Amino acid sequence: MTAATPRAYPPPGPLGHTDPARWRLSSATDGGRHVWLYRRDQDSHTAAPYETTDEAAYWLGLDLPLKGVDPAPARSPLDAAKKGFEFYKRLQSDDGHWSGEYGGPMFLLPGIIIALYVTKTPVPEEWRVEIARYLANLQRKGGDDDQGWGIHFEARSSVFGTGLNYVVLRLLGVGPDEPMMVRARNTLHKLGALPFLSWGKFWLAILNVHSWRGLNPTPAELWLLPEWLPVHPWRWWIHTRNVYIPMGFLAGKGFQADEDDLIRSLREELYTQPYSSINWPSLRNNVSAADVYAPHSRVANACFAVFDLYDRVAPSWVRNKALDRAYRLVVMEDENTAFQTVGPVSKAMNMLCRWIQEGPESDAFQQHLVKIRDFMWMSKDGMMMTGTNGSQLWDASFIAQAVCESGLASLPENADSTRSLLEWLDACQIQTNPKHYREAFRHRTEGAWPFSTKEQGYTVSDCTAEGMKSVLLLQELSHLPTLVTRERLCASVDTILSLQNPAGGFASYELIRGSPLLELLNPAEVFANIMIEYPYVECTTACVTSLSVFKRKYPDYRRAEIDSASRRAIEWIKTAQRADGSWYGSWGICFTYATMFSIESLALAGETYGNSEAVRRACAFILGKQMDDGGWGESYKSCETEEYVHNAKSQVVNTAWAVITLLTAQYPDPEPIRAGCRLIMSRQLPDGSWAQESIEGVFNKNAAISYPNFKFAWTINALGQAARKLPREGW
Ligand code: LAN
Repeated sequence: MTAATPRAYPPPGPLGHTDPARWRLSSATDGGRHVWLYRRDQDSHTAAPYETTDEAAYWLGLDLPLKGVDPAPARSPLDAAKKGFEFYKRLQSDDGHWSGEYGGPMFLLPGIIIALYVTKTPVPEEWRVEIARYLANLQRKGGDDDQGWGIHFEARSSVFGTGLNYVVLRLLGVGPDEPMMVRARNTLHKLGALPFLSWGKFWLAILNVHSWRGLNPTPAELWLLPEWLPVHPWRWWIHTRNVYIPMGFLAGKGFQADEDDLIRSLREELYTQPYSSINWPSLRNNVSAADVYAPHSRVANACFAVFDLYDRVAPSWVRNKALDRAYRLVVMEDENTAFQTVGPVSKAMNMLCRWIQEGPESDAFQQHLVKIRDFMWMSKDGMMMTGTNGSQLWDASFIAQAVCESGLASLPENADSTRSLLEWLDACQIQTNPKHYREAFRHRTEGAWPFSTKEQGYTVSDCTAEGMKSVLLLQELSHLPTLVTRERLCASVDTILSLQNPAGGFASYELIRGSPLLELLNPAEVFANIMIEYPYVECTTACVTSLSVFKRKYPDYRRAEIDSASRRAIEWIKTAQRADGSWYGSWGICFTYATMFSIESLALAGETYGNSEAVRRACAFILGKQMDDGGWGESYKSCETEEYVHNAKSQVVNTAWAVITLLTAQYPDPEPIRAGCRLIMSRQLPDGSWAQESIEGVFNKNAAISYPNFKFAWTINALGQAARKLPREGW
């Protein structure tokens, strides 16, 4: 499997490497599903010969030949934006969207690899090799206690990241004496090895290298409680409930893998004391200091004690009823999402539930196996598991808006690209409600756009909004047809309006269904704010700005409600401004991201630098963070600490957000804005692209996630807007 690779290619892993020229990205069928395929020797006589497309080559980290571009630096922001888009068009899939790597979290591979192992499903050879290479390339090279893996790829090593990825490598066939494994094990032992985080304990218990007695119960019985109860899990955030449903099922079954030599050996390798001497119950409410971010509250520990008592005496008919209920919810989730499920954590768990209940040959299990591919992304460093089945709609929307804002969309050379982008957005809209709707406690999906693909099928408030806005902007262009009809856009508006919370803000997937007090029960230890939905300034801004674009085109539809929803939303955004003038970002890093969105909302209400104290304070905050080179750079640490933390170096993406903020605020002095644009231009590579810099996104305060397409969409947007809005002279 080892073949020649380009010179600068990252090194092979402990199992070698595959041949990058044999990888193919299938992205243009099935609504933008991303599936990496590898052509093996035995296939070559049947498979049609193919060339590596620019799209695949780019994501594989191979050099792309310069194609008809002037390698000299662009002289104006508009030229830089044009050159950037000329390059970016080369990466567009044939169906009009852009594919992308959606990595960052380092706790996803363990779930899928453990699930494959315990179900005795062979891992394809090329995955085995490339996953091991990925983990080798991403292994940290810090001190003794930092040679493993953290919760995301920029974070320090943790017990969770190191222990679980060590297990992945062992299950893939890497030996314990490999130097990288010795280093990882030393780090693990240095960090204490025990106790693992609850989600780590869960997967280790499934693999039979940890006892279920070391975990707090996660009883499926909660689903049998009356729905009016304020703690009922239907009120939890969609991701949290969709993790705890299969977890409750698997824990309730007490499922563990069949013991074998590898499992017996792992029991020795992972811990510093003999397996049989571990006092499992003492570990329940402990978490290694290297991992903990959101410690259990006393209330949570008290609840766990009650669950534990119940667990000992649970009558089997109640338990069975609860397991049936949980299983039914798993089945409905699978069927609603064509086996993609809402995210990668539940994906692996649901797959295992289906195997246990229906067997390896069942259609459900087989369908799950097919859809694992959507989460396995091949990169220059090897193969990872992604945070969702892609960020297709999200990336498509931001580039659509960038080309519209900058005027690039009207240029004849971009006509084909914008047309196919619109066609893709048209096909991506969800037009019906879920198959299992009320019974599965789902929010409406009719008229919505998802975050990734239509097939995944979840409404997200801001994805619906950004999707609708993009369609409206593209359909305003004279060369593009109206593909998404008024009726379908009205359905989007209905969905957006249905998502506004009484206080005015918009949350992510659903209305806020529970009290923030539920956060006291957060069992997850590493993530904060996961128990319920919260209003977010990013989501709220996307909703109000898209409603305003809609209103411009269709002034009559639900006008009074749109106006009042927008007013209330903007009022709520004002209340979320911090004393220092900034807004905290929950999904992008961090204050730079959220302040850009919030300022857009205020601008819609007519508030700009000249007339608004709130906007002036926001501008002062942003200007106070500009770095000496004219750029802005924020670290993911801001999200954790909730205080602005500078990145070591300025970042083109943060700089683009700051530039857009100042332009939207109509900040009167063009100089700091120009300095930001010059920084972005100075980082443009001869082929028109920008190099990957630090990670851009975040979730649950503590986990970072990458949006590599942002370095195109936001730079092009900022440069294009600056070119349009600032005086032509002075560059
Ligand atoms: C995402 C990615 C997109 C993101 C935005 C659209 C940017 C945001 O504005 C709303 C929330 C949303 C949809 C979002 C929610 C949480 C996700 C799905 C993720 C950050 C990607 C991965 C993350 C998911 C929870 C990862 C699995 C981890 C668990 C803790 C279950």
